Amino acid sequence: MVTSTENHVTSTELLRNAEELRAQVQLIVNSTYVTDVHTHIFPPVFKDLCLFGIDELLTYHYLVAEMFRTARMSYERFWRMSKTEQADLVWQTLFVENSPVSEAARGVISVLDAFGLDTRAPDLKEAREFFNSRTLREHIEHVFDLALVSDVVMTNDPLDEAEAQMWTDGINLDRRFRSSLRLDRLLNGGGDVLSTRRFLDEWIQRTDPVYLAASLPAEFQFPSDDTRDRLLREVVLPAARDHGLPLTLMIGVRRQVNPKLREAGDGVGRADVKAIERLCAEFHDVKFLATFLSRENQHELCVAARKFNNLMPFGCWWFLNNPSIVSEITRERFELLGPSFIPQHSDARVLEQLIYKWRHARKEIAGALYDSYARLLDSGRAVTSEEISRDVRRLFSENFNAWIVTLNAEGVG
Ligand code: HDL
Ligand code: ZN
Repeated sequence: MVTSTENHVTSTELLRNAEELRAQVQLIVNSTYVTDVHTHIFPPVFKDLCLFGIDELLTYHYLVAEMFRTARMSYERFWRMSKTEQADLVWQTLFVENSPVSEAARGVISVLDAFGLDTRAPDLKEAREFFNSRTLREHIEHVFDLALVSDVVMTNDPLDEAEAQMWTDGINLDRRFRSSLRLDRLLNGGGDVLSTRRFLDEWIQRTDPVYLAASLPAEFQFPSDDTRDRLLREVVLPAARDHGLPLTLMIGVRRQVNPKLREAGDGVGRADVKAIERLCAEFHDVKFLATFLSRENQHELCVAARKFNNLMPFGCWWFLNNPSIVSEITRERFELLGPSFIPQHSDARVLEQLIYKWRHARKEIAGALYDSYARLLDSGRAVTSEEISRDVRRLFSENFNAWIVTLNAEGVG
């Protein structure tokens, strides 16, 4: 029998055995904390914006869209239901009457399992009792620990009246929740340059964001002769440069393809990656984080990132956040970019989603990383667990944290 000391791996030992290598990669990926660079979650100080618990998990817009594919119900009747009634219907439809094999449904199962709750429960009685039994503060601690998340970046919309009021009233932020300024409405609002820049400076001052962000439609072009182009060129990009903030662009959404689905009504479109190349070339002293929504844009994004070192690809966004596609995208990123990218963000809207989105992502990232090291070994070079830890820290937090430091004199961060 092999004792634990015999197969204990030292941190500087070259890992030449495939199974030892695989075990070390899984151990390190599953024990390294991550900075979640894009989420929609809020701490309790944001009151109703802080979503948690089983009813919020089950009325996640991904599951609502899936429920409508099976339950014979009108949109109007569903929207008239209470959140509790909606959650009961989703549970009955997707989890009791059918096997919850979709990624979003399996995610809820992963969360219930993480808390030791019955994943085959006939109803939500036990789950509701559990989530109502904890103080929110201890619950947040527990969720962040289960997910191994050190900190998250929120999506803060200065033009959302309810949220803006909380900021102006004064917010005492939990340091694990970092802010970002989401500029979709500002870019689509068509305001004049001077007042928009003053507004943006005021909100940068108030919220101390780690980056400026915007989602852009599949048909986004740069340059173009529209208002959004003018506001990007004359307000947002100069502000990013002046404040030393990266600009995060999320490209390829087709908003409200089916408005009757409300938040679940958005679709995907293949975008033009040349637009981000032109932005990086023209604004070479601004750092960009970019993610595209279409699977068909992923390889082009990797190639664009090879051309511009002020472009940081991140995440497998939204409809791409499924194991089969996360695996494919992460592998092609390792092949084209080495460890110089940010493999995932959760996009979590409900607190406990951090648990499943990161458990599921770590599995695929560990698989892709192991394959990369195994191929390297096959080419004649082994790695040590110390080097694996270094690479995973870079992927999970250091690439991002290096990206958001203010640019130095040469315009390099
Ligand atoms: O625009 C975005 O930030 C998207 O992530 C949308 O919020 C989308 O509804 C979503 O939650 N995707 O995961
Ligand atoms: Zn998002």
